[in-house]
Amino acid sequence: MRRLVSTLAALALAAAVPVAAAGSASAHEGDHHHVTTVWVKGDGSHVSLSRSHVDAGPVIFHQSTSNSGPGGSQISLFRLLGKATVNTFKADLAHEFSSNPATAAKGTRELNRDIRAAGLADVQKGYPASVRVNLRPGTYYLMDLGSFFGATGPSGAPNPALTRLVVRGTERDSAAWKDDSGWDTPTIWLTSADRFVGPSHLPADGSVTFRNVADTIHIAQFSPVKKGTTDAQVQAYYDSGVMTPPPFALNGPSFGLDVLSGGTHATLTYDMPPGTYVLQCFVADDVTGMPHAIMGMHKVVVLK
Ligand SMILES: [Cu+2]
Repeated sequence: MRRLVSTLAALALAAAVPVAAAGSASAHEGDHHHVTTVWVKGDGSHVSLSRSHVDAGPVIFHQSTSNSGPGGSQISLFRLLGKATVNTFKADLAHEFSSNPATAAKGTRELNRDIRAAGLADVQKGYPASVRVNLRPGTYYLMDLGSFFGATGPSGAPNPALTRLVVRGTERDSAAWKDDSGWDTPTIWLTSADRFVGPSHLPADGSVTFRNVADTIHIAQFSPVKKGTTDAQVQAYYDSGVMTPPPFALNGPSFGLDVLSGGTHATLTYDMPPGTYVLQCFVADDVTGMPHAIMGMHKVVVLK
């Protein structure tokens, strides 16, 4: 039971407290040469795109939400692998959000097998963000689980509307795609040991590249916390199993990178209030079903 209680506590921390909409992101991606841009708008349950086809290679998604609820927009971009269909994906997703840890663990194993996910972002109204990824040719889908998470975490099984994006093969030299390695951004590594590895100071207005070097999907959500909060305090909170909000939680906008598959990377560009945040992953462990955050996948970082 404690496991479930802790899961709910983790999700309560993930769900942001409503904040006044303010500010706007400025995404300075530098040289836009050969980089396709797509505008992505979510309303908490549906995704609309400025275009339905793009060429393979680097793509920048500029994402915003009209959902003023605490879940904002939590948008995933993925393609199906192997024999997976939209229906098998939805079944996997229902397993992932099961309150039964064994079922949630199965959901993660299924998603690792059935999809290749590349973000996108978790945003709140008034705080747009951009995600840059390299896309191979294929049919992709986008979904917005912002309303599903809402204020209290997931309840029941999601049945998201899926928006299609077709990525076309091109004559372009795929070696050119690797040009983004020249980007001078801080890097956070998401590891198989369920840890975030990287600098403890990040820009409040800038870009971070996330590299998932694990054999499982991860996410990277930033939630504001009180100055001086430590990872030991975060872990003690989870270990205590209490359901009350964490004493270190702060009101303010959360944001982050949505589901990223192992072996992939994405660059998140944002403009958020400076301060202390805790970076967390709430994917269910593929064996125990516990959210990675409870197993230690949290990292306090300062944005300035
Ligand atoms: Cu994780």
